[in-house]
Amino acid sequence: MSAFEVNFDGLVGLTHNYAGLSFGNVASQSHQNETANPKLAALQGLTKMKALADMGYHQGVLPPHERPCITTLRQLGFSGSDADIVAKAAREAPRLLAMTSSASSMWVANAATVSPSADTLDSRVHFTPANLNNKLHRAIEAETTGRILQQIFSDSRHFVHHAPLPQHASLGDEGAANHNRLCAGYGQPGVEMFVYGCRSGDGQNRPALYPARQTYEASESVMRLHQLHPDKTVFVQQNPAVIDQGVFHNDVIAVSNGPVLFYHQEAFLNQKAAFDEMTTKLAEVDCLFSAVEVPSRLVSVDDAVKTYLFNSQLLMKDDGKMMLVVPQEAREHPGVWAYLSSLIAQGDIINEVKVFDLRESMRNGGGPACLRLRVVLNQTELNATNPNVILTDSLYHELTQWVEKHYRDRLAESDLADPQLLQECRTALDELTQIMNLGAVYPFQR
Ligand code: SUG
Repeated sequence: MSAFEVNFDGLVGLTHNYAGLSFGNVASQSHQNETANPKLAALQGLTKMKALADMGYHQGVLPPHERPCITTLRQLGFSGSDADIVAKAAREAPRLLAMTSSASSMWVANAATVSPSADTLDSRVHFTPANLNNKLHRAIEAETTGRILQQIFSDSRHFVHHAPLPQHASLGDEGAANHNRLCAGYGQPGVEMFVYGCRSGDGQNRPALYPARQTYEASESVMRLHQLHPDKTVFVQQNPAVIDQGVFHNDVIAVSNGPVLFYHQEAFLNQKAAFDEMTTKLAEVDCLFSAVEVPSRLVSVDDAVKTYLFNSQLLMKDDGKMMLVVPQEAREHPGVWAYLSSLIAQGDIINEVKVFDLRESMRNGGGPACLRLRVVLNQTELNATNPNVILTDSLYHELTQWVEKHYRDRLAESDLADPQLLQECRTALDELTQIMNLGAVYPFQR
């Protein structure tokens, strides 16, 4: 059956700020203490969504989470009214307040791993929310993410929802950011490529400086849960040396679409063996693997991390070629832009580049690809999806007005202590659940 890719973008939350929470993520660390603009961040994201929807791509929206997360603060021993809890946390443990206030759920490439029905044994779409075990501010996303996905994809004839993997470092799972699906056509069986950062018992192939967030054991568990056939999966290790240069997720150094993998020369360990396996397995599903490698002499790993060249969206076009959606930072870097210009001039596979200003998200290490979760659906499955989360002109206008009405245009870490912020968030989210017909997905509504 024919199918298409629906990109669900995370709507930036009202507490978007720069708290420097992500060790190993160079942008997050280097922008710590800067003042953020949550309103601009949300509007930048909506502008990208609208532009892609206007080009004819299926575009969905995922809502932000409730922050600060009072439930977590209560679990950590803060008590009293919700306002008391914020005040006490601000006084006694400001870093915990920052962690429980992060708007990090916007980077929905880390929300879950999704396997399309064409790949799974029971021919249903499978979802596993990522446990995001490596960072506290992200690990607390898993539960609400699961609830939101179940609300949107509620029909059990088409959709299966698994629990996040147990919260332990040996099962660290970062979702779709470390997962690629290669295929001849979206509706045909594909090969799912899991990229992991470390493997239990392998003390050698590990980064020395920064954490490897995704484990082999987690990726393999997701394969089992999703009922994927081992003949149609490939496991590849990320090069530990690039993790130490700031490549904290594989989607900072590689992106795929259809049969194409666009990646940096230094992205993978044992690349030849992995690509040979990929070629063979893809041939079994009548697909010719197409690898587009960017050599280090043209773009260094450092420049890839600075510009997020690979954290792009690779999208199918009507002319049979592909378009790359890159952040403004890639346009502003002479070397990376020269590379991109020659790539599209050549035009064999990728013949168009679209640039978006996503600077607010980029300063926390989140580019175009981080902001979207790809869900491959056929028409029946799309019909069974909550229609109120699909971006139309009217939803775009409603969301834009909603942002204008509720969001602040300045937020520093010190503002997280303001008890008024919690109220503002709850009022806004309550309205959002009505706009998107989401039911009571947030803890304060339950
Ligand atoms: O997990 N940044 C996120 C960025 C996630 C990007 N996603 C993908 N590559 N798919 C992270 O490191 C920073 C928050 C702060 O510092 O305030 C943060 O969580």
